[in-house]
Amino acid sequence: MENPLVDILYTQNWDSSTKFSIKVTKPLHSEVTPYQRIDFFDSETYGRFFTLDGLMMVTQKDEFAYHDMITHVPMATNPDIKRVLIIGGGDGGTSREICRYKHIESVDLVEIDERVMQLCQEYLPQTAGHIAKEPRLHLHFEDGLNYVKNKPDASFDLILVDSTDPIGSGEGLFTTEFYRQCFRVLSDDGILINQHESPYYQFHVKEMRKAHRKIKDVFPIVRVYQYNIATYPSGHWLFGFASKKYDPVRDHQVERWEAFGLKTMYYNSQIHEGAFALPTFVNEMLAGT
Ligand code: AAT
Repeated sequence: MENPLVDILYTQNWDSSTKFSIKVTKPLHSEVTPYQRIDFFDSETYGRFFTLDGLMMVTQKDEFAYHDMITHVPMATNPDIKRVLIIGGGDGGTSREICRYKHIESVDLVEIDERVMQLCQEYLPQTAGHIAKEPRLHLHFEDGLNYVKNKPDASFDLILVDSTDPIGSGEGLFTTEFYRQCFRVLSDDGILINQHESPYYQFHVKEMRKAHRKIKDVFPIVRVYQYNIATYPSGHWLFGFASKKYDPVRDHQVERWEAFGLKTMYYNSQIHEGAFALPTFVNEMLAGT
């Protein structure tokens, strides 16, 4: 029974002196897999959420911002994308958004930890509900780097790196070798979207600059865009956009995207262009890489 004298908190250290806490109304499930610790919780404001090794991954309240921005920005840049690879994303949020495009032919999802997906299917139907019934979705449970290494050239039009931050099992997805392999398996008009971390706290800034430098060495067009997500450190996060041919602002296909008629909660055609206008301090961080 609820006791007004007691709160059960989920807390993430956003840096050495800043903490973010959510009051847990019910701890739902915890387990340790060969890859990571997984926890699911219920809360009042953020609804159900899950963490990996204690780090926030998805909450019911704000997942739309992340999943809209990882998916619709590349789709509105090249609306002819047909073959998609998602690396990570076992919660299903990214494949849910991508599968809303009727003309997408195939979505390969490569998740290292099958338990993440199984548990999301059980506890988080908001993101995982479509997985069992989507015929275009092909699931692979293995390391993303390993998967791309073994694919033939030009296998995909779009790669979405929906992975954890560059610690633990996500580390290999922030290497030059991985970006080279992505370049190789992308078609000539291919696009890669990846985590660019947050420009705010020291740990993320370091990783963001490292990742940016490596991608610039591999892809001819490299841009960064921002979005707000309340439950990731500082709430101010970035994605990287890398491509062989298309620039996301110059080649933005407003009318073609609007013609899809998709209703989105975060993304819209104004956000698409505005997201690439970065604050001066972020531009300066990126320029120095
Ligand atoms: N849709 C937002 C959710 C995530 S979860 C990221 C997923 O990436 C996890 O399920 C994790 O198991 C998987 N993953 C980690 N490393 C690899 C790898 N090497 N190969 C394949 N899958 C992997 C993203 C949250 C982003 C958090 C940003 N702060």
